Amino acid sequence: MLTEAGLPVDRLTQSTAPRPGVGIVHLGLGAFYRAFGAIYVAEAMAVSGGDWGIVGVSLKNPATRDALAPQGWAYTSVTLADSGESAQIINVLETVLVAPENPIAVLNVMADPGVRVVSLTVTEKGYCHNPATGALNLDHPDIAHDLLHELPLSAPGFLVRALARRRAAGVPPFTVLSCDNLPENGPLVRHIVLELARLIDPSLAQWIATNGQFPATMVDRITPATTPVDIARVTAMTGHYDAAPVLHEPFRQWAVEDKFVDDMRPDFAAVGVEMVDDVTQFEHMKLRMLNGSHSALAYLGYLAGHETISDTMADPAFATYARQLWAEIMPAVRAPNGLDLQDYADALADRYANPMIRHRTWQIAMDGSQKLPQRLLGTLEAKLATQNPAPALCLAVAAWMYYVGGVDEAGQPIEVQDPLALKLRAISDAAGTPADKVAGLLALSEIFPPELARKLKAPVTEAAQLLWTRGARQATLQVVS
Ligand code: CS2
Repeated sequence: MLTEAGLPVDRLTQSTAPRPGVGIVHLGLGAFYRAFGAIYVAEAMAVSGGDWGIVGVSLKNPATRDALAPQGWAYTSVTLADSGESAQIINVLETVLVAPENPIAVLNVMADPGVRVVSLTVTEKGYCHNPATGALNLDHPDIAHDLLHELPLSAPGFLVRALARRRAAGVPPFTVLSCDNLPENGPLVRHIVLELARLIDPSLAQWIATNGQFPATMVDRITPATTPVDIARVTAMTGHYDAAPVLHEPFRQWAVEDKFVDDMRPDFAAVGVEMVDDVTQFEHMKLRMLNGSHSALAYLGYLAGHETISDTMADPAFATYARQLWAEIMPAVRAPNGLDLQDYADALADRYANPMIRHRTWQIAMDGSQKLPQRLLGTLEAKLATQNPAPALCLAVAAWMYYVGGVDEAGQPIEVQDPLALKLRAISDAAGTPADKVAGLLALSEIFPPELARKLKAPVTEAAQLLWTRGARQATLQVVS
């Protein structure tokens, strides 16, 4: 078969080695999981064996399945280092299912006794929860649907309905392994699953609560969305056409709470995963220091006309601002044992500056209503509780408010992607002054707990005045002490 690039390659691997059995179902098969979790699983099997083949599930559209099917589910993983790039073929997916096309096939494989882990990267909004409280959002249309139908639409719906099938068949539950950037992602997904299960069948909820496991994790590897330019570049580099390669930084870190049903999991410890009793400190450090600064730089950088994080960091005003931000965040973070937060911040500055990584500010700016609480607001809560000013953090919140107004500093429209985009835009449009916009947006209790909103009003209004009058770049210079 000839591919688009005209190369005589139809499968990326010709391996005839026996395939492992399927042990993992992964919900939300995006670039991040393929560049991260899937690689750890492949490495763990290479070291210690085990039947941990992965069935990937796309919950929304068929694009990844369609791209990977002609390649026999294998794909290229490209490490982009300052010093150069290197590629390897990852061959750990057994198949990819598209949930809306065939939800029964998804439930069947999730109910298979050989499957011991169901992992998830469904993004913040995929949990269908209220970001400010962590509670399941019963008004979410997919949840309303899943309460009434055996064949679900949402990730929580698939988890609950598949667990029900396992219980009915006398099969132990799978471990639910959330790999999303949410604080206490294990307890969060447990809470959501139990809430939904309780509404469907209280005895099912009881069974899950008693027998299930939901380890919390901290995941980290910068993996921008793959673009057509990347595909052409990988083809030129490897001589193989790959319709869905993943491109990522060299760095990776995974901390996982070591509690799995019947201790059944790949030998993650053998391949550098930190298997720990408690990931809270890892999560706080990563969500607040990395994702918090990522979002801040994304909003401010975008408004100032920067396309990527590395472009933003190449501008000395923003590089200095990032340092200020980390200085504000560090006192609100407890470092995991043996880690130095200043070293962590220095490493982040290097990772962000890597010019090989074209991570678009627009991509990171997506879904801010779901991201702000864990990335910026928790830190701000801690700062304000100790009466500590946090002008750089407040500027980041103000920048999000500017951004969701939908027009950038040059007067160009912004394509705001957010489940609350229309509501955010309406609030912004109805408000006359920056102070009114701040007041209107702080009133959104699904993002800002009312007590915090009250405390944020004065400092975020001040930051907003600065941002609206001076522009993002000048504003960052003003908040640096
Ligand atoms: C980013 C993350 O898109 C985003 O919101 O902040 O995806 C970030 O790149 C990863 O969490 C890094 O591990």
